[in-house]
Amino acid sequence: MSLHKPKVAIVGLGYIGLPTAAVLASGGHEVVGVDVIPRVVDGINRGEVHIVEPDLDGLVRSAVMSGRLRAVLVAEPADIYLIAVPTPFKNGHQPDLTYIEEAARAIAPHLRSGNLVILESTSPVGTTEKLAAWLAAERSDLAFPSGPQSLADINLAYCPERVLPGSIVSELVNNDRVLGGLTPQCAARARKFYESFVRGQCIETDARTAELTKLTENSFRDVNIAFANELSLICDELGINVWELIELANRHPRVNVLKPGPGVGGHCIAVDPWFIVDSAPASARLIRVAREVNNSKPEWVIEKVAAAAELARHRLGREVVVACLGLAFKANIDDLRESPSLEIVARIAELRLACRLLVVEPYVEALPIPLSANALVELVELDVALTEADVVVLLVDHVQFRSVAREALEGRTVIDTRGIWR
Ligand code: SAJ
Repeated sequence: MSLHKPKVAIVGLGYIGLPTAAVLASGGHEVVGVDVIPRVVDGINRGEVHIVEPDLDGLVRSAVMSGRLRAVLVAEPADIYLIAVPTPFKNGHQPDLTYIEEAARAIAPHLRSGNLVILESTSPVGTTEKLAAWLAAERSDLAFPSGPQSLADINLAYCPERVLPGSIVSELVNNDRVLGGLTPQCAARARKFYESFVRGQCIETDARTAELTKLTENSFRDVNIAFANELSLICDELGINVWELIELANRHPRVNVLKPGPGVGGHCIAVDPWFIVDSAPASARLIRVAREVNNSKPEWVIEKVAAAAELARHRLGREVVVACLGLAFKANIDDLRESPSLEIVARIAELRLACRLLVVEPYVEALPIPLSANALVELVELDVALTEADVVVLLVDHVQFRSVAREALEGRTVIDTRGIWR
């Protein structure tokens, strides 16, 4: 039996591409990672990672040291190509596929008959078909899948990533995978590849279903968080503790309400539902409203802080000090992308709701620009914030904040957006 494992080229060495490259290399594949940023490529070749994710640094270091993982700026021949580049917005909420198109152009010159091309980037329905068309336009000498039963030189599949930031390395291996082929043969080949490193189940489908599966997962979560956020507004209006309410409702065997918060952040859940809305605007009504509910939550928190600061100012007869605990988009990570907490802190500073705005974020060393340039805002330790603040705003349920003693909060106005001190 041949022990040869296919050589894999991974285009895009970010939150998905880099961990996938390291896992594949540690499983014995020869892996070449392609990225357009020289700093990222050089760093990886020194065994360093540019993103913070538990267990990733050791995995990358040993993969590079073993000689099985290299990073390059220009693509090169491989057996399998895996595309994991970003799909941001353009013109408001339309998906921008430019990076996927650029990835197609980067790998096209190297394609050989028998190659498998996999798209992992979150994508609107129909993107894998577009990817095939972009590749075909560059390589008229090769046959690409054109119908369900077509025989092709190149196989193409959409295989969405579904790993949770903070648990990427373990979820990459343990989660089930959906493998959507442009033809059944494409799906079968993708399954064979994923089964070589995934412990979860690998399930075959077509590319369009796989594309919508990914968007559905994140929209499901967004809609359910929106329900919790809407409940928090209703409870506030009616003078009911939303955390107690949810705990009680969740005692029903078929009810599982998620947690309200200051808004939905990160680069997935706050983005992906719009891809469905863009594809089917008239039908995707609930999905759109859920996005609007979650997007409006930071402004609601800011209004609460403004009202609390105003009351405290009256009571104390002086300008007030506000402390905000947490900047990350969720607990126990350093990721500030699309963070509602960051948005709230920036607005409190902009509106000058305090004479000093103290920020506690155990996972960062310095405040991000432009907060760092604002003389009103200071990054401080938790005990300093709790000693000096008149108003304490809990924005992220980091483990460090959960253990705050109730006495430390006495005499302050507390706005707990995550319900950890109730
Ligand atoms: N949040 C709440 N209340 C909750 C749960 C979450 O307010 O009850 C907020 C968080 O604070 C955060 C945001 O939602 O701001 C998103 O956090 P998350 O932990 O729900 O999800 P992400 O964005 O870290 O990762 C998601 C995951 N998707 C699902 O759980 C369906 C992950 O599996 C995906 O791989 C990832 O998106 C992605 O890359 O698409």
